[in-house]
Amino acid sequence: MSSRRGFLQNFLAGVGILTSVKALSAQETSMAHGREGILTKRKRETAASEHGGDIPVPVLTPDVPELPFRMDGNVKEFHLIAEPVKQEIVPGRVVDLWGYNGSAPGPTIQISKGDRVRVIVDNHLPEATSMHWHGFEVSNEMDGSPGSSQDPIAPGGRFVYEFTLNQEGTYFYHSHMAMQEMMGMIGAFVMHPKESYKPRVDNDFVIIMQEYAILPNINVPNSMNMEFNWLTFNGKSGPATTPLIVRHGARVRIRLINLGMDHHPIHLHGHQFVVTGTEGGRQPESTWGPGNTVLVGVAQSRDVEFVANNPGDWMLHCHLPHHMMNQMSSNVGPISRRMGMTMGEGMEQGMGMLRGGNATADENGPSLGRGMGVGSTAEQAMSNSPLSARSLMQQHEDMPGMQMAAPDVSTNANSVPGFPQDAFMEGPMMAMDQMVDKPENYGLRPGWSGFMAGMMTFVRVLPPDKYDQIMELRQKRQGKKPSIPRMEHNNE
Ligand SMILES: [Cu+2]
Repeated sequence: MSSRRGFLQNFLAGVGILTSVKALSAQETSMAHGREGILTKRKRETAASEHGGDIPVPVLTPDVPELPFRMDGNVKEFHLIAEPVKQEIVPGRVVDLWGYNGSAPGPTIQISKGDRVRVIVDNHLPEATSMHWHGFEVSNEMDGSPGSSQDPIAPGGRFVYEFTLNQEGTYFYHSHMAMQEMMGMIGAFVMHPKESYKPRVDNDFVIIMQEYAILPNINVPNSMNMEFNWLTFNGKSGPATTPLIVRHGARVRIRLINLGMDHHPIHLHGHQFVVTGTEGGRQPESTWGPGNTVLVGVAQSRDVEFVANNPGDWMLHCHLPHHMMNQMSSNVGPISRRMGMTMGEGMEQGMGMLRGGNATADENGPSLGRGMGVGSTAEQAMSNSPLSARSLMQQHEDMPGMQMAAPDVSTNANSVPGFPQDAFMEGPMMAMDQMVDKPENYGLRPGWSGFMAGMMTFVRVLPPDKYDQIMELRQKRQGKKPSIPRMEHNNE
Protein backbone atom coordinates (compact mmCIF):
# COMPACT_ATOMS: atom_id res chain seq x y z
CA MET A 1 0.00 0.00 0.00
CA SER A 2 1.41 3.36 -0.92
CA SER A 3 2.23 5.69 1.89
CA ARG A 4 -0.06 8.27 0.31
CA ARG A 5 -2.99 5.90 0.58
CA GLY A 6 -1.90 5.18 4.10
CA PHE A 7 -1.98 8.83 4.91
CA LEU A 8 -5.44 9.17 3.40
CA GLN A 9 -6.64 6.34 5.58
CA ASN A 10 -5.13 8.03 8.54
CA PHE A 11 -6.98 11.18 7.62
CA LEU A 12 -10.27 9.34 7.40
CA ALA A 13 -9.58 7.56 10.64
CA GLY A 14 -8.97 10.93 12.18
CA VAL A 15 -12.47 12.09 11.34
CA GLY A 16 -13.94 8.95 12.79
CA ILE A 17 -14.70 6.96 9.67
CA LEU A 18 -12.27 4.13 10.09
CA THR A 19 -11.37 4.47 13.72
CA SER A 20 -13.86 2.27 15.45
CA VAL A 21 -13.66 -0.77 13.23
CA LYS A 22 -9.93 -1.21 13.51
CA ALA A 23 -9.42 -0.10 17.06
CA LEU A 24 -12.40 -2.11 18.22
CA SER A 25 -11.27 -5.52 17.15
CA ALA A 26 -7.92 -5.10 18.78
CA GLN A 27 -9.53 -3.65 21.81
CA GLU A 28 -12.12 -6.37 22.23
CA THR A 29 -9.42 -9.01 22.16
CA SER A 30 -7.39 -7.30 24.79
CA MET A 31 -10.34 -6.65 27.08
CA ALA A 32 -11.33 -10.30 26.88
CA HIS A 33 -7.96 -11.13 28.38
CA GLY A 34 -8.14 -8.15 30.72
CA ARG A 35 -4.77 -6.80 29.72
CA GLU A 36 -4.76 -3.08 28.99
CA GLY A 37 -1.13 -3.12 27.89
CA ILE A 38 -1.77 -5.43 24.98
CA LEU A 39 -4.36 -3.04 23.58
CA THR A 40 -1.89 -0.28 22.95
CA LYS A 41 0.69 -2.67 21.57
CA ARG A 42 -1.76 -4.32 19.18
CA LYS A 43 -3.10 -1.01 18.00
CA ARG A 44 0.43 0.06 17.22
CA GLU A 45 1.12 -3.14 15.34
CA THR A 46 -2.16 -2.82 13.46
CA ALA A 47 -1.40 0.74 12.51
CA ALA A 48 2.13 -0.14 11.49
CA SER A 49 1.14 -3.07 9.32
CA GLU A 50 -1.89 -1.44 7.69
CA HIS A 51 -0.26 1.87 6.94
CA GLY A 52 3.09 0.49 5.83
CA GLY A 53 5.05 2.26 8.56
CA ASP A 54 4.74 3.91 11.91
CA ILE A 55 2.87 6.90 10.49
CA PRO A 56 1.64 9.48 13.00
CA VAL A 57 -2.07 9.59 13.78
CA PRO A 58 -3.71 12.57 12.10
CA VAL A 59 -4.84 15.44 14.26
CA LEU A 60 -8.46 16.08 15.06
CA THR A 61 -9.62 19.69 15.47
CA PRO A 62 -13.01 19.51 17.21
CA ASP A 63 -15.59 21.90 15.68
CA VAL A 64 -13.24 22.92 12.87
CA PRO A 65 -13.15 21.33 9.40
CA GLU A 66 -10.17 19.71 7.77
CA LEU A 67 -8.83 21.37 4.62
CA PRO A 68 -8.83 18.80 1.82
CA PHE A 69 -6.08 18.81 -0.78
CA ARG A 70 -5.54 17.51 -4.26
CA MET A 71 -2.33 16.12 -5.66
CA ASP A 72 -0.89 17.95 -8.63
CA GLY A 73 2.04 15.74 -9.53
CA ASN A 74 4.04 15.63 -6.34
CA VAL A 75 2.56 18.86 -5.00
CA LYS A 76 -0.12 18.89 -2.30
CA GLU A 77 -2.43 21.69 -3.33
CA PHE A 78 -4.69 23.44 -0.84
CA HIS A 79 -7.17 26.23 -1.46
CA LEU A 80 -8.00 28.86 1.16
CA ILE A 81 -10.57 31.60 0.73
CA ALA A 82 -10.38 34.59 3.06
CA GLU A 83 -13.97 35.70 3.59
CA PRO A 84 -16.59 36.98 6.05
CA VAL A 85 -18.18 34.15 8.02
CA LYS A 86 -21.19 33.72 10.26
CA GLN A 87 -20.02 31.83 13.31
CA GLU A 88 -22.33 30.41 15.98
CA ILE A 89 -20.27 30.69 19.13
CA VAL A 90 -22.93 29.19 21.36
CA PRO A 91 -26.52 28.25 20.43
CA GLY A 92 -28.32 31.37 19.30
CA ARG A 93 -25.27 33.65 19.30
CA VAL A 94 -24.27 34.05 15.67
CA VAL A 95 -21.60 36.66 15.07
CA ASP A 96 -19.94 38.19 12.03
CA LEU A 97 -16.30 37.21 11.88
CA TRP A 98 -13.69 37.00 9.17
CA GLY A 99 -12.13 33.62 8.52
CA TYR A 100 -11.33 31.07 5.87
CA ASN A 101 -13.59 28.75 3.88
CA GLY A 102 -16.63 29.54 6.01
CA SER A 103 -14.92 28.96 9.33
CA ALA A 104 -13.14 30.97 12.01
CA PRO A 105 -10.65 29.62 12.84
CA GLY A 106 -9.97 28.44 9.30
CA PRO A 107 -9.75 24.75 8.40
CA THR A 108 -6.82 22.72 9.67
CA ILE A 109 -4.04 21.84 7.23
CA GLN A 110 -1.97 18.69 7.75
CA ILE A 111 1.14 17.79 5.82
CA SER A 112 4.14 15.51 6.26
CA LYS A 113 7.72 16.62 6.60
CA GLY A 114 9.31 16.93 3.19
CA ASP A 115 6.05 17.65 1.36
CA ARG A 116 5.95 20.09 -1.51
CA VAL A 117 2.93 22.27 -0.71
CA ARG A 118 0.97 24.80 -2.72
CA VAL A 119 -1.67 27.00 -1.12
CA ILE A 120 -3.90 29.09 -3.35
CA VAL A 121 -5.21 32.04 -1.34
CA ASP A 122 -8.21 33.96 -2.67
CA ASN A 123 -9.28 37.17 -1.02
CA HIS A 124 -13.05 37.58 -0.80
CA LEU A 125 -12.81 40.31 1.84
CA PRO A 126 -13.72 43.93 1.15
CA GLU A 127 -10.13 45.02 1.80
CA ALA A 128 -6.61 43.81 1.21
CA THR A 129 -5.28 40.91 3.22
CA SER A 130 -2.09 38.92 3.55
CA MET A 131 -1.29 35.36 4.52
CA HIS A 132 1.61 34.71 6.81
CA TRP A 133 3.00 31.24 7.47
CA HIS A 134 3.93 31.51 11.13
CA GLY A 135 7.29 29.92 11.87
CA PHE A 136 7.80 28.47 8.40
CA GLU A 137 11.35 28.30 7.10
CA VAL A 138 10.50 29.33 3.57
CA SER A 139 11.99 31.80 1.15
CA ASN A 140 11.35 35.44 1.91
CA GLU A 141 8.96 36.00 -1.01
CA MET A 142 6.72 33.21 0.36
CA ASP A 143 6.58 34.65 3.89
CA GLY A 144 3.42 36.66 3.33
CA SER A 145 4.62 39.89 4.93
CA PRO A 146 2.53 42.65 3.38
CA GLY A 147 4.55 45.46 1.88
CA SER A 148 7.95 43.90 2.43
CA SER A 149 7.88 40.40 0.97
CA GLN A 150 4.90 40.94 -1.33
CA ASP A 151 2.08 43.32 -2.14
CA PRO A 152 -0.98 42.66 -0.01
CA ILE A 153 -3.61 40.54 -1.74
CA ALA A 154 -6.20 42.98 -3.09
CA PRO A 155 -9.92 42.40 -2.61
CA GLY A 156 -10.90 39.89 -5.30
CA GLY A 157 -7.24 39.01 -5.73
CA ARG A 158 -5.26 35.78 -5.45
CA PHE A 159 -1.76 34.79 -4.39
CA VAL A 160 -0.30 31.34 -4.85
CA TYR A 161 2.21 30.19 -2.25
CA GLU A 162 4.45 27.23 -2.84
CA PHE A 163 7.18 25.75 -0.69
CA THR A 164 8.83 22.55 0.44
CA LEU A 165 8.43 22.03 4.17
CA ASN A 166 11.16 20.30 6.09
CA GLN A 167 9.86 21.03 9.56
CA GLU A 168 7.78 19.15 12.12
CA GLY A 169 5.41 20.60 14.66
CA THR A 170 2.36 22.71 15.46
CA TYR A 171 2.38 25.72 13.19
CA PHE A 172 -0.36 28.02 11.96
CA TYR A 173 -1.33 30.42 9.24
CA HIS A 174 -2.84 33.84 9.84
CA SER A 175 -3.57 37.16 8.22
CA HIS A 176 -0.68 39.52 8.84
CA MET A 177 -3.05 42.48 9.00
CA ALA A 178 -3.25 43.11 12.74
CA MET A 179 -6.93 43.97 13.09
CA GLN A 180 -7.95 41.10 10.83
CA GLU A 181 -6.30 38.75 13.30
CA MET A 182 -8.80 39.94 15.88
CA MET A 183 -11.65 39.16 13.47
CA GLY A 184 -10.74 35.47 13.51
CA MET A 185 -8.24 35.00 10.69
CA ILE A 186 -6.08 32.09 11.81
CA GLY A 187 -5.88 28.36 11.18
CA ALA A 188 -3.76 25.41 12.30
CA PHE A 189 -1.01 24.03 10.07
CA VAL A 190 0.32 20.77 11.45
CA MET A 191 3.54 19.34 10.05
CA HIS A 192 3.81 15.65 10.86
CA PRO A 193 7.11 13.84 11.14
CA LYS A 194 7.55 10.95 8.70
CA GLU A 195 7.64 8.47 11.56
CA SER A 196 5.61 9.04 14.70
CA TYR A 197 7.40 10.15 17.83
CA LYS A 198 8.05 7.73 20.64
CA PRO A 199 6.11 7.16 22.74
CA ARG A 200 3.43 7.14 20.08
CA VAL A 201 0.16 8.91 20.87
CA ASP A 202 -3.26 7.36 20.28
CA ASN A 203 -5.09 10.69 19.98
CA ASP A 204 -3.83 14.01 18.68
CA PHE A 205 -6.01 17.10 19.09
CA VAL A 206 -5.73 20.75 18.06
CA ILE A 207 -7.28 23.61 20.04
CA ILE A 208 -7.04 27.20 18.80
CA MET A 209 -7.77 29.96 21.31
CA GLN A 210 -9.43 33.19 20.19
CA GLU A 211 -11.11 36.10 21.92
CA TYR A 212 -13.63 38.68 20.81
CA ALA A 213 -15.22 41.81 22.21
CA ILE A 214 -18.82 41.65 21.03
CA LEU A 215 -21.28 43.51 23.19
CA PRO A 216 -24.90 42.42 23.50
CA ASN A 217 -27.10 43.36 20.53
CA ILE A 218 -24.02 43.70 18.33
CA ASN A 219 -22.77 40.98 15.99
CA VAL A 220 -19.42 42.39 14.95
CA PRO A 221 -16.32 42.21 17.17
CA ASN A 222 -14.78 45.47 18.26
CA SER A 223 -11.24 44.67 17.19
CA MET A 224 -9.83 47.68 19.07
CA ASN A 225 -11.28 46.66 22.41
CA MET A 226 -8.93 45.12 24.94
CA GLU A 227 -11.51 43.55 27.19
CA PHE A 228 -12.97 40.41 25.72
CA ASN A 229 -16.33 38.91 26.55
CA TRP A 230 -16.35 35.94 24.17
CA LEU A 231 -13.53 33.44 24.57
CA THR A 232 -13.39 30.45 22.28
CA PHE A 233 -11.76 27.07 21.76
CA ASN A 234 -11.92 26.26 18.05
CA GLY A 235 -14.55 28.93 17.43
CA LYS A 236 -16.91 27.74 20.17
CA SER A 237 -17.45 28.78 23.75
CA GLY A 238 -18.46 26.34 26.46
CA PRO A 239 -20.83 24.53 26.63
CA ALA A 240 -20.84 24.44 22.81
CA THR A 241 -17.25 23.19 22.64
CA THR A 242 -17.00 19.55 21.65
CA PRO A 243 -15.29 17.37 24.28
CA LEU A 244 -12.13 15.45 23.45
CA ILE A 245 -13.03 11.77 23.61
CA VAL A 246 -10.29 9.36 24.59
CA ARG A 247 -10.15 5.76 25.69
CA HIS A 248 -8.94 4.99 29.19
CA GLY A 249 -5.21 4.28 28.98
CA ALA A 250 -4.61 6.14 25.74
CA ARG A 251 -1.63 8.43 25.29
CA VAL A 252 -2.97 11.83 24.25
CA ARG A 253 -1.42 14.88 22.63
CA ILE A 254 -3.16 18.27 22.67
CA ARG A 255 -1.75 21.04 20.50
CA LEU A 256 -2.69 24.45 21.89
CA ILE A 257 -2.45 27.51 19.65
CA ASN A 258 -3.00 31.11 20.73
CA LEU A 259 -3.45 34.14 18.54
CA GLY A 260 -5.07 37.05 20.32
CA MET A 261 -4.35 39.81 22.82
CA ASP A 262 -4.11 37.66 25.95
CA HIS A 263 -2.06 34.80 27.27
CA HIS A 264 -3.96 31.71 28.31
CA PRO A 265 -2.93 29.37 31.16
CA ILE A 266 -4.52 26.13 30.01
CA HIS A 267 -5.26 23.72 32.82
CA LEU A 268 -6.20 20.04 32.73
CA HIS A 269 -7.97 18.34 35.63
CA GLY A 270 -7.05 14.92 36.96
CA HIS A 271 -3.76 14.41 35.13
CA GLN A 272 -0.19 15.61 34.84
CA PHE A 273 1.13 16.34 31.39
CA VAL A 274 4.47 17.19 29.85
CA VAL A 275 5.13 19.93 27.31
CA THR A 276 6.62 18.14 24.33
CA GLY A 277 6.68 20.90 21.75
CA THR A 278 6.44 24.61 21.06
CA GLU A 279 5.73 26.72 18.00
CA GLY A 280 9.35 25.89 17.11
CA GLY A 281 8.74 22.14 16.98
CA ARG A 282 9.48 19.12 19.14
CA GLN A 283 11.34 19.57 22.43
CA PRO A 284 13.93 17.06 23.60
CA GLU A 285 12.62 14.60 26.16
CA SER A 286 15.19 15.83 28.68
CA THR A 287 13.16 19.07 28.96
CA TRP A 288 9.87 17.38 29.80
CA GLY A 289 8.76 18.03 33.36
CA PRO A 290 5.36 17.33 34.87
CA GLY A 291 2.69 20.02 35.08
CA ASN A 292 -1.03 20.49 34.69
CA THR A 293 -1.16 24.13 33.52
CA VAL A 294 0.69 25.49 30.55
CA LEU A 295 0.87 29.16 29.67
CA VAL A 296 0.26 29.60 25.97
CA GLY A 297 1.45 33.08 25.10
CA VAL A 298 0.34 35.16 22.16
CA ALA A 299 1.61 33.75 18.85
CA GLN A 300 2.79 30.58 20.59
CA SER A 301 1.82 26.96 20.38
CA ARG A 302 2.37 24.31 23.04
CA ASP A 303 2.06 20.56 22.63
CA VAL A 304 1.21 18.65 25.78
CA GLU A 305 1.11 14.89 26.19
CA PHE A 306 -0.24 12.66 28.92
CA VAL A 307 -1.50 9.18 29.58
CA ALA A 308 -5.24 9.27 30.16
CA ASN A 309 -5.03 6.94 33.14
CA ASN A 310 -7.75 8.51 35.25
CA PRO A 311 -11.31 7.79 34.09
CA GLY A 312 -13.85 10.59 34.19
CA ASP A 313 -15.05 13.79 32.54
CA TRP A 314 -12.16 16.17 33.15
CA MET A 315 -12.33 19.89 32.56
CA LEU A 316 -9.74 21.41 30.23
CA HIS A 317 -9.85 25.20 30.37
CA CYS A 318 -8.12 28.53 30.43
CA HIS A 319 -7.66 29.44 34.06
CA LEU A 320 -8.11 33.21 33.72
CA PRO A 321 -11.43 33.69 35.52
CA HIS A 322 -12.75 36.12 32.92
CA HIS A 323 -12.00 33.58 30.24
CA MET A 324 -14.42 31.09 31.79
CA MET A 325 -17.40 33.32 31.05
CA ASN A 326 -19.79 33.92 28.21
CA GLN A 327 -20.99 37.36 27.16
CA MET A 328 -19.21 38.86 30.08
CA SER A 329 -20.41 42.43 30.31
CA SER A 330 -22.02 44.73 32.79
CA ASN A 331 -25.75 44.82 33.24
CA VAL A 332 -26.98 45.50 29.75
CA GLY A 333 -30.72 45.96 29.78
CA PRO A 334 -30.72 49.74 29.41
CA ILE A 335 -28.84 49.55 26.12
CA SER A 336 -32.06 48.66 24.41
CA ARG A 337 -34.37 50.69 26.64
CA ARG A 338 -32.85 54.05 27.45
CA MET A 339 -29.71 56.08 27.32
CA GLY A 340 -27.46 55.06 30.16
CA MET A 341 -23.85 55.78 30.80
CA THR A 342 -21.48 56.07 27.90
CA MET A 343 -18.92 53.34 27.59
CA GLY A 344 -15.37 53.78 26.37
CA GLU A 345 -14.54 57.05 28.04
CA GLY A 346 -11.14 57.47 26.49
CA MET A 347 -7.83 55.76 26.13
CA GLU A 348 -6.72 56.03 29.76
CA GLN A 349 -9.96 54.70 31.16
CA GLY A 350 -10.21 52.18 28.36
CA MET A 351 -6.91 50.69 29.35
CA GLY A 352 -7.78 50.72 33.03
CA MET A 353 -5.67 53.71 34.10
CA LEU A 354 -7.84 55.48 36.63
CA ARG A 355 -7.48 59.19 37.33
CA GLY A 356 -10.24 59.40 39.92
CA GLY A 357 -12.65 57.25 41.89
CA ASN A 358 -12.36 53.49 42.26
CA ALA A 359 -12.68 50.77 39.68
CA THR A 360 -16.27 49.90 40.45
CA ALA A 361 -17.52 53.40 41.13
CA ASP A 362 -20.47 54.58 39.10
CA GLU A 363 -18.29 56.91 37.06
CA ASN A 364 -15.78 54.20 36.13
CA GLY A 365 -17.37 50.79 36.44
CA PRO A 366 -19.23 50.49 33.17
CA SER A 367 -16.57 52.08 31.02
CA LEU A 368 -13.48 50.52 32.52
CA GLY A 369 -11.54 48.50 30.03
CA ARG A 370 -14.18 48.97 27.37
CA GLY A 371 -11.95 50.30 24.66
CA MET A 372 -11.26 53.71 23.35
CA GLY A 373 -14.71 54.91 22.52
CA VAL A 374 -14.91 52.91 19.31
CA GLY A 375 -18.14 51.00 19.08
CA SER A 376 -19.00 52.23 22.51
CA THR A 377 -22.55 52.25 23.68
CA ALA A 378 -24.52 52.90 26.77
CA GLU A 379 -25.28 50.82 29.76
CA GLN A 380 -26.44 50.98 33.32
CA ALA A 381 -24.27 52.71 35.86
CA MET A 382 -23.53 49.60 37.95
CA SER A 383 -21.35 46.75 36.83
CA ASN A 384 -22.61 43.89 38.99
CA SER A 385 -25.91 45.20 40.20
CA PRO A 386 -28.24 43.05 42.29
CA LEU A 387 -30.74 41.22 40.19
CA SER A 388 -34.11 39.71 40.80
CA ALA A 389 -34.07 36.01 40.12
CA ARG A 390 -37.69 36.11 39.03
CA SER A 391 -37.17 38.80 36.38
CA LEU A 392 -34.15 36.97 35.05
CA MET A 393 -36.08 33.74 34.77
CA GLN A 394 -38.84 35.55 32.95
CA GLN A 395 -36.30 36.74 30.42
CA HIS A 396 -35.19 33.19 29.96
CA GLU A 397 -38.70 32.10 29.05
CA ASP A 398 -38.03 33.74 25.70
CA MET A 399 -35.15 31.34 25.15
CA PRO A 400 -36.46 27.90 24.29
CA GLY A 401 -34.11 25.16 25.35
CA MET A 402 -32.79 26.83 28.47
CA GLN A 403 -33.44 24.58 31.41
CA MET A 404 -34.37 27.38 33.76
CA ALA A 405 -33.93 25.77 37.12
CA ALA A 406 -34.07 28.23 39.97
CA PRO A 407 -30.74 29.66 41.07
CA ASP A 408 -29.62 28.52 44.48
CA VAL A 409 -29.44 31.76 46.45
CA SER A 410 -30.25 32.67 50.01
CA THR A 411 -33.27 34.81 50.86
CA ASN A 412 -31.12 37.72 52.02
CA ALA A 413 -28.73 37.50 49.08
CA ASN A 414 -29.29 41.06 47.90
CA SER A 415 -28.22 42.43 51.26
CA VAL A 416 -24.82 40.79 51.06
CA PRO A 417 -22.13 43.08 49.62
CA GLY A 418 -20.68 41.54 46.49
CA PHE A 419 -23.77 39.58 45.54
CA PRO A 420 -24.22 38.37 42.86
CA GLN A 421 -21.02 36.91 41.51
CA ASP A 422 -21.78 33.63 39.76
CA ALA A 423 -25.40 33.14 40.78
CA PHE A 424 -26.80 34.29 37.45
CA MET A 425 -23.78 33.67 35.26
CA GLU A 426 -23.33 29.98 35.84
CA GLY A 427 -25.31 27.21 37.42
CA PRO A 428 -28.75 25.73 36.89
CA MET A 429 -30.15 28.86 35.24
CA MET A 430 -27.60 28.72 32.47
CA ALA A 431 -27.90 25.00 31.76
CA MET A 432 -28.68 24.12 28.17
CA ASP A 433 -27.83 20.43 27.91
CA GLN A 434 -30.37 19.85 25.14
CA MET A 435 -29.29 22.83 23.07
CA VAL A 436 -25.74 21.55 22.81
CA ASP A 437 -26.66 17.88 22.59
CA LYS A 438 -24.20 15.81 20.52
CA PRO A 439 -22.65 12.34 20.69
CA GLU A 440 -19.53 13.61 22.46
CA ASN A 441 -21.69 14.92 25.32
CA TYR A 442 -23.54 11.64 25.79
CA GLY A 443 -23.60 10.51 29.39
CA LEU A 444 -22.43 13.75 30.97
CA ARG A 445 -24.01 14.55 34.30
CA PRO A 446 -27.40 16.33 33.86
CA GLY A 447 -27.03 20.10 34.19
CA TRP A 448 -23.33 19.99 33.30
CA SER A 449 -23.70 22.73 30.70
CA GLY A 450 -24.60 25.37 33.27
CA PHE A 451 -21.03 25.44 34.47
CA MET A 452 -19.14 25.44 31.20
CA ALA A 453 -18.44 28.76 29.50
CA GLY A 454 -15.75 30.52 27.57
CA MET A 455 -12.54 28.61 27.04
CA MET A 456 -13.75 25.38 28.60
CA THR A 457 -14.13 21.87 27.33
CA PHE A 458 -13.74 18.30 28.60
CA VAL A 459 -11.24 15.56 28.14
CA ARG A 460 -13.52 12.56 28.62
CA VAL A 461 -11.46 9.55 29.66
CA LEU A 462 -13.87 6.72 29.04
CA PRO A 463 -13.94 2.99 29.74
CA PRO A 464 -14.06 0.91 26.54
CA ASP A 465 -17.83 0.38 26.47
CA LYS A 466 -18.67 4.08 26.85
CA TYR A 467 -15.96 5.04 24.40
CA ASP A 468 -17.32 2.65 21.79
CA GLN A 469 -20.86 3.88 22.39
CA ILE A 470 -19.88 7.47 21.65
CA MET A 471 -17.88 6.47 18.59
CA GLU A 472 -20.92 4.61 17.26
CA LEU A 473 -23.17 7.61 17.88
CA ARG A 474 -20.67 9.83 16.15
CA GLN A 475 -20.50 7.54 13.14
CA LYS A 476 -24.29 7.57 12.88
CA ARG A 477 -24.34 11.35 12.99
CA GLN A 478 -21.63 11.61 10.35
CA GLY A 479 -23.67 9.31 8.16
CA LYS A 480 -26.43 11.90 8.19
CA LYS A 481 -24.41 15.07 7.94
CA PRO A 482 -21.74 15.71 5.30
CA SER A 483 -19.28 17.04 7.83
CA ILE A 484 -16.50 14.85 6.44
CA PRO A 485 -13.72 16.51 4.48
CA ARG A 486 -13.98 15.95 0.78
CA MET A 487 -11.11 13.74 -0.29
CA GLU A 488 -12.26 12.92 -3.81
CA HIS A 489 -9.65 15.14 -5.43
CA ASN A 490 -6.87 13.22 -3.82
CA ASN A 491 -5.24 11.39 -6.74
CA GLU A 492 -4.28 7.90 -5.71
CU1 LIG B 1 -7.46 32.76 28.73
